Amino acid sequence: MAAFPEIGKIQYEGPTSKNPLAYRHYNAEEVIEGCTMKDHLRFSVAYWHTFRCGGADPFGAPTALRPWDDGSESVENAIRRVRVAFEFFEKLGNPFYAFHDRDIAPEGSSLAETNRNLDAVVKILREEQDRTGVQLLWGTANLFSNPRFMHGASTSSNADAFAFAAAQVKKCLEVTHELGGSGYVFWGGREGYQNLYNTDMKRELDHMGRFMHLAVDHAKEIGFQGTFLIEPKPKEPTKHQYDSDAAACINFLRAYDLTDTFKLNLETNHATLAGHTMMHEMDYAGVQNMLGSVDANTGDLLLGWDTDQFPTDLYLTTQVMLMALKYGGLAPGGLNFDAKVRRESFEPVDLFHAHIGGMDAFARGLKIASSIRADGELSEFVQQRYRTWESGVGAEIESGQASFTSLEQYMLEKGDIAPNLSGRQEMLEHLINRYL
Ligand code: XUL
Ligand code: CO
Repeated sequence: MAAFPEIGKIQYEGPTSKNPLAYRHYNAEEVIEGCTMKDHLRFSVAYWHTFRCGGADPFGAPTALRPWDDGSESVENAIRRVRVAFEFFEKLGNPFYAFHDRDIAPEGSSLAETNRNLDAVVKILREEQDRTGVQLLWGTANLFSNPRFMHGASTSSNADAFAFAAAQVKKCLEVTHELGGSGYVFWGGREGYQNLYNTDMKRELDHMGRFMHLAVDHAKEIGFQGTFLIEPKPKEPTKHQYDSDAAACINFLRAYDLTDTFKLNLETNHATLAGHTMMHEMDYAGVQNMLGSVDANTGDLLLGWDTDQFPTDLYLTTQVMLMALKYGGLAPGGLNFDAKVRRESFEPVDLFHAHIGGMDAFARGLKIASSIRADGELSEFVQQRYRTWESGVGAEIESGQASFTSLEQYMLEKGDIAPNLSGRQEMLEHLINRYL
């Protein structure tokens, strides 16, 4: 029986359509810059929010109506949910999905039973992937919900927590591999501290580095060739998360010699919490060849926590797509909607409204970003702004020919610097508005 009987396959109806259950801009096969929208955007649905989130908050119970879900932590319920999820994916037309091990299957009373539960659900996921062609973007292990991880997982003060986490990630990597996932994500969860009086920071960071190497070793052993990704996020849930932003993660990966096997999965709301724009996080990761994938969502600038909302702001999606295009696309990563409907949007159809709105906002952002690039005014301006580096002293510095002594000599002769171009921020912001 269909879970969404009144909804058919969502169609592209073009920019003038007033049908909320249609795409106005996302036209999967339309080619932009030599590649289809589907391949540029690589949309993924987050299983945890879309199929496990009931809308509970610290002040109230779940509100979501999910008629297919009996609320039990049984394997039967988990399997029924998988069928519903794939009906949703087929109708929405997203090519990918992503999960945590504990979203898709219930924990048992022992690790062995938990693994058996996972296997039973993975079998159905495989079946549904084969039936629909929807693929796994990435898998990840939930190393934060269970009380055993109260002090962290790989950074726990308790070595048994590290060992449990290792066993859990081993299994999760294996099922991600079995399902053909193109990546494997580590979000820090509780890898951080609440208080430095009780924390041996060096030991915790060393343990986290060791953990990542063990994961890389196991991936080699089982033949998993997907990308490992770290997902930066500050503040939540600990006071200080070790993976607080792109810069901190890249520094960690360099310090522990992991840059060959890892990239970053950047999330918009996490960038906001870190005091950065998403454009900054993507540019920073991009220049260091560490841009892996995106958790596409947005926060609320009036609220200081991770609200995980669906992105509809065209400036944001344009900026994300400008960065994605600049660094050669997101593949094998994608745009994973790590976003949940508001507690008040409690009906099943809201899941469609949310994703359609997000997908269309990104499709439009892609078109806008591509027009900005085609016109070339922005890049021309940037090139002009740095023109003093193209020849003369600039070229000597960049090529390593200059020394402090040669530069002193140059300036003694020249006397002072000539004024440069205005930064023209206001003109450029106005220019961007022309495309929206
Ligand atoms: C938490 C978060 C996670 C990761 C995967 O804020 O974003 O859902 O995306 O663990
Ligand atoms: Co995320």
